[in-house]
Amino acid sequence: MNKRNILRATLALFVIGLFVGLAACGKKPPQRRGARAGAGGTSDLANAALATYVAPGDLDEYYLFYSGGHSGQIFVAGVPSMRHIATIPVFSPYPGTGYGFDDESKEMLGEYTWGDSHHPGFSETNGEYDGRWLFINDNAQGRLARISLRDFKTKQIITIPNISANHGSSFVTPNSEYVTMATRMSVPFPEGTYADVTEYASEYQGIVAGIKIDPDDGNLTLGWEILVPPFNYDLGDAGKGPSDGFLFWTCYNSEREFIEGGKLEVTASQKDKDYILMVDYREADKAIAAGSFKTIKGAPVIFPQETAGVAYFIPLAKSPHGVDVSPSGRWIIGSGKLSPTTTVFDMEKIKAAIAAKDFEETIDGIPVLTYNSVREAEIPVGLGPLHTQFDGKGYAYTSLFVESAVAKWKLPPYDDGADMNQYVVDKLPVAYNIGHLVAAEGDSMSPDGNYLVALNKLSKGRHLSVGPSIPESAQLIDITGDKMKLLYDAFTEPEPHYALIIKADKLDPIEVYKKGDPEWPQHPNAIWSTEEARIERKGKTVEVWMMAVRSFFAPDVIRVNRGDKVIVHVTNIEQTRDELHGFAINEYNINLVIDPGETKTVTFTADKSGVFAFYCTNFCSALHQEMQGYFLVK
Ligand code: K7E
Ligand code: CUA
Repeated sequence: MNKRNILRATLALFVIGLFVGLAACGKKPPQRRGARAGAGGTSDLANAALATYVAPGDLDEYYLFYSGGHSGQIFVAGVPSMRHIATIPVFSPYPGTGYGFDDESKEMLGEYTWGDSHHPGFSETNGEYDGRWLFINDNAQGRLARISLRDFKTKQIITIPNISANHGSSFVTPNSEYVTMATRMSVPFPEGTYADVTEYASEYQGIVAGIKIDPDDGNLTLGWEILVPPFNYDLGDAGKGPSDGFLFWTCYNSEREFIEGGKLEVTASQKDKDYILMVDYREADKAIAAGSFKTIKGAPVIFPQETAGVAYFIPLAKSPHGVDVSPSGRWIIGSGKLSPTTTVFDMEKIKAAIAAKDFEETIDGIPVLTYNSVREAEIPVGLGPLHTQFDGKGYAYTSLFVESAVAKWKLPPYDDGADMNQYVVDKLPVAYNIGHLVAAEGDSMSPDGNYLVALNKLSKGRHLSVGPSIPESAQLIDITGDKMKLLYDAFTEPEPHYALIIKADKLDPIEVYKKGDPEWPQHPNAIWSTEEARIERKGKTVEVWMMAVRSFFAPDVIRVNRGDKVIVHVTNIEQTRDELHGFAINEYNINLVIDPGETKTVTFTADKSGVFAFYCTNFCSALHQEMQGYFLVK
């Protein structure tokens, strides 16, 4: 077969795999609870039920944070119950918490009303989740956000120059030195340059970036950018242990072709191998300190052509997706979507190859390590391998998109000349077409080895029908034994990509913003009594300092003239847990939710005359319904 035929055959296999899988799921129609309960032989089901049942009033053992894809949000659930607990809006407004309505969150969101959140990343200390911050990327607008795990709120959203479609993000180094960003879809460089797609190979470029995390307050700032060839930088991970100091990204389309109407799925699959890009961030830091960079669009950009030692390519089976570093940090695992194997690379061999300059070639100043010198093994896991997680007991779990299954396989060491099939020790079908998977504390240096969640792309009607727009499924799997056991089906908000599971006792969320607590510096416009409540007019600006408490607003009447600029600061003076108040002005699209002890500000123009009611939107007391007032516009 010539190259094109091989390619067609591979794609056909991929498609057949998909359909065979889809057909199989029609065999077992879902059953109503009653039917299943009477079926007999239910000991497996009963055990699964016991394993996932969290009695009323009891708490889950873990938090699951799963990305919401193009909903721009993060969802929080408990494990093992899989019950949804909270929604954290990040890149999209969310009326439920008033996010995107007050001045501060509106400014963070900027001109966008959505984002595409894929990969949550926890801050880490010594390779363990430390429960301080959660980061997440926006694949659409090239942004990165930081959420505080003290109050589960988005605190910062940054955009950096020259990055297009930030997908290989947000992967965090073992001591939270850096979180990654990367260009998935190469564009002309520098940012804002126009070049037609016919000039893709010569004028388009990729960028990978290291974003510094302030160790005290988590503030994100750009550390450096590295100019890389116009490939598509897909997924990433940060090294640890022997690979500490290195960052990894898979990339596809190393053909560097974008042919109009040419189908990227075909043109980007011509070569047998694509790459893992490996960046030595300490070398990048040194290059910045030595001034070996150019400032382009305000970003310090390192050019591998001029600065050796910052970046390397590792060849990998074509069209790779996931790259994952094992808990020990020694094994780097990359999966090519079109290959039925996953490849294990040895960090010790990688370091030796760099020292010996054992390179196959150089691409745009970036040396390509010799594949056979750095590869440890190719593991025949199955069709469509995407992502890999770990149990901390020497096993890895790889999601198989085409096969719709999870493969459990053994990490090295392997016997010389052994048949690698023996190291794939178990396979569990999932329903249906798994993307990412996540193990409890699975990205840390000590995974817990008990729970695994399969994040499936299709749910295929394993739930009450809700019309054509149906949820994805998330399946909880027990990985404590030799064989994986399916425990529970959960259904998720759209459209989860990655997730993280953290031990619940690692988080210490606050209950209220305590008055006088130095952790929550007083809002400059906070007021704590009716005496301080007031309305001041300066020219055509009306400023209101409002207090909310069970069950009234002070002041409860605001009089302005049409065209006035209106600034309202609302402080919820409650210091009792769960005593939230809302502040909504009807027909003015104003909807604040103020937590106990919190102050929020909204600025707007009174452009409609008339009388508008305002009221509390959060049920707060028996007299909640009476918590209202009037906004009069003359
Ligand atoms: Cu595989 Cu964006 Cu990590 Cu979706 S990505 S599955
Ligand atoms: Cu305050 Cu309802």
